[in-house]
Amino acid sequence: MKPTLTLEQAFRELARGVEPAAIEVALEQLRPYLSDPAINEAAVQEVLESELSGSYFEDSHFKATASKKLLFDYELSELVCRLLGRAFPPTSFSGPGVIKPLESAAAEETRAHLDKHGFCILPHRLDQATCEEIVRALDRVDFRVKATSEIVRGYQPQNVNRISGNTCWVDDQQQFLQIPQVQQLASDPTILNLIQDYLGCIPIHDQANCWWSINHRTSRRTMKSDAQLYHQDKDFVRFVKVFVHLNDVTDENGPHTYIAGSARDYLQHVPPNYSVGQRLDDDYLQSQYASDRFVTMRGEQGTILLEDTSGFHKGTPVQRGHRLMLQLEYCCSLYGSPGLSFSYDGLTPEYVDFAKQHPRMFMNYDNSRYLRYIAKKRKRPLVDRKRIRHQLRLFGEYLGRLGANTRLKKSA
Ligand SMILES: O=C(O)CCC(=O)C(=O)O
Repeated sequence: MKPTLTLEQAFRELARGVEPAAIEVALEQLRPYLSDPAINEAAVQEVLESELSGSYFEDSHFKATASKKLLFDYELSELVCRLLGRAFPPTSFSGPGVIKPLESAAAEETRAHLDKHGFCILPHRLDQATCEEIVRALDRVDFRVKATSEIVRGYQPQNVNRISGNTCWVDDQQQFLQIPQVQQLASDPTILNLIQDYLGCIPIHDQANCWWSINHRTSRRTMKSDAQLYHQDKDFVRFVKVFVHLNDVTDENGPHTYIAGSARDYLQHVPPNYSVGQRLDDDYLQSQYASDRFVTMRGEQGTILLEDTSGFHKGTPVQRGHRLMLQLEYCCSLYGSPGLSFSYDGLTPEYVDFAKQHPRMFMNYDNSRYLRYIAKKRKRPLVDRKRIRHQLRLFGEYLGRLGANTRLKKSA
């Protein structure tokens, strides 16, 4: 997509709903950033034009923008967020909420921590009863093993350790979102206000996910596919993930780890020819960052963590037991991603009401897109190539081991 408007024209067009005087003030404030020769104007324009046309709702959008993700470094994504924040002024999220609200000093401290380090752990946890309700509801949710595509019907004690990979993720995010407590979390004002402050614009809900991790294999290939090697997410220009521990997390059951501040300075630390999505070894990153930047997220059930996962992060391989994690994601703009849409099917009236009050936050909810997605899913071939490739690999490894044993026997 080639930008056709100037940056200022695109901004004015996008901010049509804002009072003209406020647009002039915003432009005045933004001019020093906009006139910075280091900023990539065309990239910012492209985001704004995509906002104007809604091109991120087309299947071709992802192909056209995927290669541009590295362009959006911290400063550029900040500028995009500032522009979006002026075009769609932030709201104040309110309501009862599912987590205990923060006192203003604690809110300020948490907000500052997220801003400076790219993550924060909320002072209050999600209460045990709510966690348990979510866990109980998971026995009716379908999961998919990341490495092999095996479908697992429900998170149940007898399934947990029998999966054919290290992690098993929700297969249809709508099904997971239908759990009322997940909707309460997704619309919790304390969480949303913190995310909005970090982004500087209204957050758009784009993910509701859940997965568990076990100790299955430590091959590099499995750890790579299962997000257990350091990587960055570059899902959108800027976005925040909310992680909630649905069981206690210790050093043994695969705590999440994050390199504090790396969302801001990753470009100074990546190897030559680095590409987004590349996995980086612990040794390499330890040579780049001081040890106190590596943060291990242990915590009791209900611990809530907000994180800008465009910084380096990974799940630690599980040694014993398993870890069950819930995840929500919010972005500043749908630009750059195929962003799976949700529908309103099966959601609570309270949540649907909340959605009506916050149209931008819910712009990724759309029945027709969701129905198209479901139709595509139903047409999935019966022969699952990923699964067959995995089985052939296991067979190859088995033959390799057999060969080695035979050679050993012969040489004995
Ligand atoms: O399992 C983990 O802690 C890693 C998750 C992850 O990489 C992600 O959600 O982007």
